[in-house]
Amino acid sequence: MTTLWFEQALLPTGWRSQVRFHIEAGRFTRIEVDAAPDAGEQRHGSVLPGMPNLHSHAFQRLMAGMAETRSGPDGDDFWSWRDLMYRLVGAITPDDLTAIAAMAFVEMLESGFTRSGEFHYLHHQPTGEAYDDPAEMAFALAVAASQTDIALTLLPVFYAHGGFGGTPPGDGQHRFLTDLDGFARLYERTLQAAATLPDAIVGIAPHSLRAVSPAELLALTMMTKGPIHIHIAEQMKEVRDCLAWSGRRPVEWLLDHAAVDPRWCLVHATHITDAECRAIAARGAVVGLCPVTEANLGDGIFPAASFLAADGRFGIGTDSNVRIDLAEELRTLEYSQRLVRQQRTVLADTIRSNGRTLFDAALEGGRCALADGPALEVGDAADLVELAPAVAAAGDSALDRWIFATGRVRGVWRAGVQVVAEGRHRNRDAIAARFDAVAHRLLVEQR
Ligand code: NGQ
Ligand code: ZN
Repeated sequence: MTTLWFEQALLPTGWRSQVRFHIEAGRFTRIEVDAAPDAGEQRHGSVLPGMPNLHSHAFQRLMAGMAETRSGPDGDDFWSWRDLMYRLVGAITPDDLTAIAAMAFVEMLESGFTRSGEFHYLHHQPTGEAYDDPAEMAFALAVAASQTDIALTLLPVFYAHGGFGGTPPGDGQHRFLTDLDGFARLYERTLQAAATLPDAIVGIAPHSLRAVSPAELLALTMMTKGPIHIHIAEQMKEVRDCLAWSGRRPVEWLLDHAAVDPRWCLVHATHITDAECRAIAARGAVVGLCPVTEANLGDGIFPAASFLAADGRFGIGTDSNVRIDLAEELRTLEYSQRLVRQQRTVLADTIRSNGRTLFDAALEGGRCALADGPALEVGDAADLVELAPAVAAAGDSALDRWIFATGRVRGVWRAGVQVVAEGRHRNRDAIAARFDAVAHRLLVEQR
């Protein structure tokens, strides 16, 4: 049994002072408030529940910052980035994936994420041939999670087609492809990969309406009781192609053809109408916003103010992992709205500060999307994030200073174990060395 004492903690009931957490076998057994510190007890500052990162492709961390040169006279967009991404990551082996993902998980923990939702589709060998074990690469992710102690929600991806209407997959997509039978075997083995970790969860991810047929989508939703994640309406080309194929916009089509409910996470949903905002909110589905990646890829701006006004739920993902920074994701989301509306404190409600409103919403939506229960309650995994101390930072001000000013985390505890101290993960050096070696081989030597 261990205890941890904090000056203030953001509990489900709001900020409470002088909080002592009692932890046994990685879980909270008792939470005391207004508890003066004992003589000699170590005193920590402001603490938050760990945040779920609801959408990550960990392997893309390899190429972060490597797609910023113009590829031709017409400039670049999401689709040219995707071609480059396929080329840069095409040779990743299982050991490479462990090294890359471990680095990404270290950076996630250091920024305040304690669970990653891995939207995982790099299933086969670089040649496209299957590994003997269909979940070879899922096991590689699980090893990275165990090296870093991040909690994992594994979302094996079903990917079968290159575009709407079942067009053939393109070059660069052969590592992703399965049919439904192959996917069923992959899913079963992914459950075993998850079972090697203390608190992993498994869901299913039909990649997008581009990559999955209507019949396949129906079959997939029946295979799991866990979360269901899908990329949707991220790019205008995708909206136009969906209209040409079906006469409906992507979100309209999905809500008409699938039993979308709170188990669903609609990743991006960037290009939606007011009616689609209201319809997603009415179903209780979570929208998976990835503001930094969406800015980097030139996706567009999600209508967050309208969506929140309709009582929509959202969570935060780092997606391409071009940056791994929780405070920056929340800040970028708010700033996108300010720039469009020429106003300040757009996503704040009238009771809570801007930072608090963003954090509460992302926590609730993220936990739902990754099938985690409520945070900081007795029985919950002891996942805690201590902010770096800031001046004049009581209550919501601590969150605002962190999200809008410092961006710095001091300590992180995962299942009761301190994995980040003074902003550094305890295994950072060894993991960074392995990542650097892989990055040098794949990005310098082999190019
Ligand atoms: C992905 N990423 O699956 O990694 C995608 C690119 C696609 C984003 N959508 C591939 N941001 O959507 O076809
Ligand atoms: Zn994605």
